[in-house]
Order: sequence, then structure tokens, then C-alpha cells
Amino acid sequence: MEVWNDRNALLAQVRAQMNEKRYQHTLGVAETARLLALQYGADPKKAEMAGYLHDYCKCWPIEKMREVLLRHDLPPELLAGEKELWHAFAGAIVIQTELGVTDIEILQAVRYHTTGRVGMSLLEKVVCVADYIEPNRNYPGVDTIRELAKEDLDTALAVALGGTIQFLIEKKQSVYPLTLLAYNDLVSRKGREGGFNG
Ligand code: DGI
Ligand code: FE
Ligand code: FE
Repeated sequence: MEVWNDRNALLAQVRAQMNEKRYQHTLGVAETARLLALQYGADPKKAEMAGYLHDYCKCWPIEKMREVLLRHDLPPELLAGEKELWHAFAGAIVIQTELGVTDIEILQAVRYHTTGRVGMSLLEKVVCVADYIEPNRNYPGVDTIRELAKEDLDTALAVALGGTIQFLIEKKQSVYPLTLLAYNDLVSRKGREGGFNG
């Protein structure tokens, strides 16, 4: 679809899905992802695009997201679980079906930007870390992750996911299995490389 090849049209489409705060976050993620891509050797154009699209469904009503998910073959634990995770999976579907995004790397970066997964691609890591550290983000520990991201993307991501897991446990919320697996995957890879000093 044309929207996909026209940056202004794409941004207008994205803007129409969300409130101003979420849109500013979206722009921050796109720019941060572009810079991380340049730093770590991912495709900066794809990183920027994935940034623009990553929270496409974040402000949609729950029922609208549920409809999208029900029409597709998704892990049953997703629909049964935490609704905060739905926007990532619904977003990947909607940008494909409604915006005509075909690039599988971008689609996967959107799909896994919240939970992470085992064996994340470089682009997936870039987008996930950008989501955690874009300039509008402000939560305890964000500056540590910003600093780590300058040195080592995997360490930054492991610490970021670890922080989310900790946060969820403190709030007595369930942790999506994939997030734990993603965390373990990063830490065990680091272990094999000779150390993880998050
Ligand atoms: O959409 P954003 O707010 O930009 O960020 P996000 O897509 O990373 O969503 C983060 C929210 O999802 C955060 O409030 C924590 C919540 N969440 C709930 N369960 C899980 C989870 N995040 C992860 N990574 N894993 C979970 O199991
Ligand atoms: Fe998100
Ligand atoms: Fe986000």
C-alpha cells in the first residue's frame, strides 16, 4: 500500500491511532532505534520504520485488539494473559494487513517488542532497547540502561527485561513465559561469552 512508501502519509496514519504522548514516544523510539541500528550494524531505515509502527495498536480499545487476535492463530496463553502484551501482537498483524507492510524483520520487531523472545534478531533487540530508552522515557533505572546501550546491546536488553520482570513480580502480576525465556537466553549467551555484568 502507498502509505508504506510515503513517510508523511505513514506518520499521519500512525498519529491517527494514538494520543499525543504516545505519538511523541513513537517518534522517540524511531529516532533512538535508527541511532542504535547505526551503532550496532542493523538496517537504520528498517529500525526507524519499526519504531514508527511498534505501538500502532497501543491506544486501541481492548475489544478491537481482541478481535484482531481472535481472527489469527496466536498462542492461547496470549489471549488468556496480560492485555498489555496484546498491542505488540495485534500491531504486527494490523500493519501487515491494513498498511501492507511485508518486511518480515520489521513485522517481527513489532511483534516481539514488548515480550522479547529466544534468539532475537539484531533489529528486534534494537527496537526493544529503543523502546526502553527513548528520550521521553522516565523510570527508575532508565539511565543505567541508556549507559549500557552505549556499550553492549545484549547487556542493556537483559537488564531492561530483568527490570520489567522484577517490576511485574513486585506488582504481583504474571510474567509472560516468553519474557523469562528471552531474559534467560540473553544471560546464558553472555555467560558463554565470558560474563554478564549487568
Ligand atoms: O508499549 P510501551 O508502553 O511503549 O512499552 P511495552 O510495549 O514494552 O509495554 C510494557 C508494558 O507491558 C509494561 O507496563 C509492562 C507490561 N508487561 C506485562 N506483562 C509483561 C509485560 N512486559 C513484558 N516484557 N513481559 C511481560 O510478561
Ligand atoms: Fe509497546
Ligand atoms: Fe513503545
